[in-house]
Amino acid sequence: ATGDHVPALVIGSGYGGAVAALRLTRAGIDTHVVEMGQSWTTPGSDGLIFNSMLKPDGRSFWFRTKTDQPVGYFSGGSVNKSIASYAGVLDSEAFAATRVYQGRGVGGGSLVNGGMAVTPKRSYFEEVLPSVNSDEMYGTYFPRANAALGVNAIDPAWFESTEWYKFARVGRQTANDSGFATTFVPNVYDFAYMKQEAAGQVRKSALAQEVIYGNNAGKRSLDKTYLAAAAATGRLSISPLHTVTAVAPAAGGGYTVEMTQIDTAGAVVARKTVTADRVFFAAGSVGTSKLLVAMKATGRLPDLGDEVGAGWGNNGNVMVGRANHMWDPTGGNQSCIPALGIDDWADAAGPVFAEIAPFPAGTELWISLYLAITKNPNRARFVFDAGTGKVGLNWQAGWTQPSIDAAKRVFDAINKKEGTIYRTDLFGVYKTWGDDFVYHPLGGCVLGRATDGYGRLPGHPGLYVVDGSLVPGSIGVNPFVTITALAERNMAKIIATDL
Ligand code: FAE
Repeated sequence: ATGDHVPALVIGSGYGGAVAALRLTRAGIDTHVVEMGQSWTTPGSDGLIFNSMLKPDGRSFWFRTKTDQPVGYFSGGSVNKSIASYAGVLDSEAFAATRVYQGRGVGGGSLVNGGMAVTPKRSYFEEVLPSVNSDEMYGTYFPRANAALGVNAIDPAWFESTEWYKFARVGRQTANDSGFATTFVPNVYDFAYMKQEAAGQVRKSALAQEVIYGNNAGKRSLDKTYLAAAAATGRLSISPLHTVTAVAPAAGGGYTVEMTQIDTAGAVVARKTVTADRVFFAAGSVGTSKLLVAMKATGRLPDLGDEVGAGWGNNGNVMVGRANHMWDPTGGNQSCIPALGIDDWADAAGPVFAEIAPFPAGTELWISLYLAITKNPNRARFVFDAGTGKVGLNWQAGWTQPSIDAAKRVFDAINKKEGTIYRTDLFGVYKTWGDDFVYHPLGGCVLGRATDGYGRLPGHPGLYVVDGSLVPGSIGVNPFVTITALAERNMAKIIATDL
């Protein structure tokens, strides 16, 4: 309520926020998390909390009247459907030349993501974040993050035999045919549960087209791991459906935090102002960057530097589909949880790490879908528009081209070898590349540039950044393990020295 005072306030409940919440509460500090999305604990009229990908409704999207599926087209037309506007779980946030997909709810991106839990290649981590001691990261913080996230590996024998991963085996075979190596990718989805799903012993989730609109079972999302552990200390409180709109120094020390509470229909219920001794920005790359850029531009946090808002990248994301031959079926039954990646990162002329993604339509389509992570050098900036009071992102349409060029080195080769072609109907009408959206926003408040070496915001003692905005635009693999491990490292330092 307005006038309340808390020792520590965390903005956002994704990976960075969940780590901050656990480490602060374990250190004995009462911590309040403010999250713009819902707490996803109450089932809808169908008895389910989340929707399958095949049956979206209001729960699927954050205030949209029509779905905006990443693979939004098929056979010459849009496959998007009308839905009720509601505080749904997946946001597709539109900027001038890209859409950024993000999770909305207690657990942030962990509610909607594919769960791929990949520790980056050490050499690339050292290239991207040279100021961070990599012995400490690979000796202590990556293992700590993997353990706390509940990362597990698929049983290789089951992988080889189950119909649910035929799509991945076909993706592996066609990659291997062209000399590309594949690697198993660990996940936070409970593979033992998935085996039980396949055996018909439990309710199907990953095997029932559940993932980007949430999983009703099987997934170790943050509400079940870090946030549950933080709650168990008795020192955690969470305000869902509250969006932080301003942070500024308070008269008597600490910071005032302004927020707006909405209901699930989007109507404003209340506006509140509280004070906090310390504020942890964990609203994600986009959320944290937008907030800090606006606070700097409006003079509320005047001492923020020019690096705030800079260094944003899309982790080189680009999606593409291939049409397999009729004799290479990918399976009508596909697990929604990816298990394999094509690893061609060693190609200096165009490094690629490509997730072999499911295309779970419930029917045979002979499609191989890939989310390629590439080394795209382009970086954008978040910019405040004084006219509208909104923060934009100056990413340009052509800036995805280096990612397409790199991905073509892999997929042109596979098509040539197999005698196959790209699907041109999945991302538009005659549009081969899914290059106008991103799953992996990174940067905007880069470690060691916009912050000090541990995420402290210079000039404003007690303000910290702990999320994906610290990572400078690229990490070469799916990012949440890195975001989590970096937050673990920074929180260990902050708790030891500042609190
Ligand atoms: P994030 O998890 O986005 O959390 C930020 C939280 O802050 C959200 O809950 C917001 O609702 C909330 N928030 C934002 N603004 C405000 C505000 N003003 N006031 C209050 N709350 C606010 O940030 N990564 C992988 O490693 N493996 C995968 O398999 C994978 N698959 C993905 C699939 C999809 C469809 C998507 C969208 C993403 C995927 N990602 C994956 C990316 C991953 O989820 C993402 O990098 C992390 O969630 C980012 O973590 P942060 O803590 O930075």
